Formats: sequence, structure tokens, C-alpha cells
Amino acid sequence: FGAGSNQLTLGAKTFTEQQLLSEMTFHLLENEGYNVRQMSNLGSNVVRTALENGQVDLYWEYTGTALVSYMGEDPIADPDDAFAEVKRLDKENGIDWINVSDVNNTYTLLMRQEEADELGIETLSDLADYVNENPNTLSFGTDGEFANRPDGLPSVEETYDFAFGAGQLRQMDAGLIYEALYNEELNVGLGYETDPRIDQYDLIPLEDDQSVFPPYNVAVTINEDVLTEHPDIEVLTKELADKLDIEIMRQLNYEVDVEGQSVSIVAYNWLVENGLLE
Ligand code: PBE
Repeated sequence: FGAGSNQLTLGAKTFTEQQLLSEMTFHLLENEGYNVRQMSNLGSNVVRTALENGQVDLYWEYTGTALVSYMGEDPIADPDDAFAEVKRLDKENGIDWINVSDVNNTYTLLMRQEEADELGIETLSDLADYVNENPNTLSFGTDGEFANRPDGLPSVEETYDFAFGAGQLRQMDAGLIYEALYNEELNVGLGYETDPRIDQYDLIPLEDDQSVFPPYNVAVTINEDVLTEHPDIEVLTKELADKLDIEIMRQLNYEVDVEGQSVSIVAYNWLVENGLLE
């Protein structure tokens, strides 16, 4: 695998969107004669480290995740500037960024509409005020990454100047949070912007009025030597990145996470329907 062959290892994280992107990329590459191995279900730090040390050749990553979480930089509000900066900074790691898409999968904090209205919470600043006045009352559902990432809960609590009590945190798989909120097992929960279950369960995103979250546009991150040897990978993944937008991503996530279709069928059908695959 890696340099000197037509074999490629494609990485992906643990959630549906990542597995869809990986599966689509798999087909586009296999169709051109590459022999592709997929390594899915990896945490952010794990897949990133695998890319850095060459165990993974490419995977789809989010600009803000690299900029703030891996590189420890301050968030950059403009999506194009954020992409340019991660691309520039990652050169020294032998990693290239190509084909950034319009899909911005940012984090968001969610509540049920009714409870948010009752408690007078519309923004993250309102949430902070409420928690400061009523400590240890609201529970918060989060995945393990968000609870600890520098661009996650620690920076939300610092920017908005509040803290959930340790006993108020409920750590769970990100995909379970929406239904748990709906079932009133949580007061506040973490959401991913491209997840259709926000709408399905009538949840409202609290406004990030102090812009703590950076843009998280998804792009291909790839080992620079692999790209130099196989420049066609950029062409092959470009059409996909260009076509994707947040509505399409939500729809594809919906077909898997709500309708229960398999990732491989949803990914393959979309490529065929959109003329990316014969
Ligand atoms: N995100 C939102 C996370 C998960 C979903 C893109 C900020 C990430 O994988 O970095």
C-alpha cells in the first residue's frame, strides 16, 4: 500500500456522513483501477495520526477540526481563509488539502423547542446565563470527542463563561443524542449540523451568538507523496466535492440514519444517479 503501487488506504471516522464519503470515494477510485482498502470507524485523532504516519493515504476531513483541534490555532471565521490556512500549515506535515466542498458540518447545541421557550433560551449566551443561575439542573448529552476537544465543550464553556456540572454530562454515541433529547432524557444535546435528525425530532439549534464554532467544510486530506504519484486522485474526487452541498448531505444521511438503508447502497446509487459512475 502507499507509494509505488496502485493500492490506496482510505480512512473514515465513526459517523454515517464519513462512511458515505469514504464509500463514494472508494467507488470513484476503484473505477479507475485502484485497489482500495477502507479503514472506517476511526476517531478523529486516530485517523489523523494514521494519515500523518502513512497508514492511511487519504480521508475526508473538516477544516475547523484540523485548524483548531489538531493544530491548536485560533478559529478563522471565513471558510475560504480557513481552508487556505490549513492547506498552508499542513504542508510541513506532508499532507495536502484538495477539493473543499460547501458542506459545513459544524457542531451545534440542541434543545426541544418547548423547553427552550419555557426556559427563555435561544442562544448559547442565554444557555450560559441559565446554567449560571441554576447550576446542576440541565443535563447535557455529548459524544466523547466533543467533551474533550479544544474546539468542543471546553471552548464553548470558556467563551460563554459557564460550566455544566460534571454530574450533568451524559456521554453517548453522537447518533443517539437526538432521540434521547426527544424522549426528554436530556435537556441539551450536541448535534452535527448535517444530521437530518435535528429536523426529524423537531430540535432547535441554539444560536452561537459569539461564534465559538469555526467553519467545518469537508475536503480531501491526502498524503502529499501519494498525490504527487497519482495526481488523478484530485480529478476523481473533484466532481464529488463540487456537487455536494449541505442539503444533499442531509438527504444522504437521512436515507441511512432514518430510513435504515445501507451506506453502500445509498452511496453507490447517488453516484450513478448523478453521473459520477456508470
Ligand atoms: N465535526 C462535526 C466533527 C464531527 C461532526 C465535523 C465538527 C468532526 O469530525 O470533526
